[in-house]
Amino acid sequence: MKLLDLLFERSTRRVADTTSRRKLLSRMGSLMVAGAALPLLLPLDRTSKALAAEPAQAGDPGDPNSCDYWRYCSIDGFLCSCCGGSATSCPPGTEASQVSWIGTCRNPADGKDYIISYNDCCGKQSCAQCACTRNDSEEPAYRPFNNNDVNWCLAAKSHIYHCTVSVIRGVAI
Ligand code: ABN
Repeated sequence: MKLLDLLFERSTRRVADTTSRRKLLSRMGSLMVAGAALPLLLPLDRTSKALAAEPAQAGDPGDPNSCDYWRYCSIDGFLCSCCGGSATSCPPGTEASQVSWIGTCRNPADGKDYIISYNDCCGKQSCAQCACTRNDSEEPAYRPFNNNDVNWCLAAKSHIYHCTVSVIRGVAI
């Protein structure tokens, strides 16, 4: 037992001799600074914020707050970009419907046709801002599969419709 005590004492003294409190504090400080900087380096998805703040770009011309914006060629609803969200993200407190209307819109910047899904954002009372009804290739309500005057929130957790986002799903060929 005495031998064990002696060994412990020696190793403890060796550690105490070779480390200083100042060094320990400086190491802990470095770790805290590195820990605070870590979230800045992680690959977080900030696209919604970027889209909300971005002006028109060369490859994506037009104003997302206007019904004339090219992606809205087949929209029927309130623009989420006018309701606290963006052209592609639902406003806080609402949830995108999984079922949606699909349209094909031509981007004037590159002349290509893009498949766009018009998902409704659900869970808050109607936003009632920037009402757009463009309805390219829509057909009357008696052809329900070709009509977009539909509350897609009926397929979501909350059936309350707030606004509509327009998400590019791919290039139409
Ligand atoms: N898809 C937009 C919408 C919601 C409710 C009623 C009609 C259209």
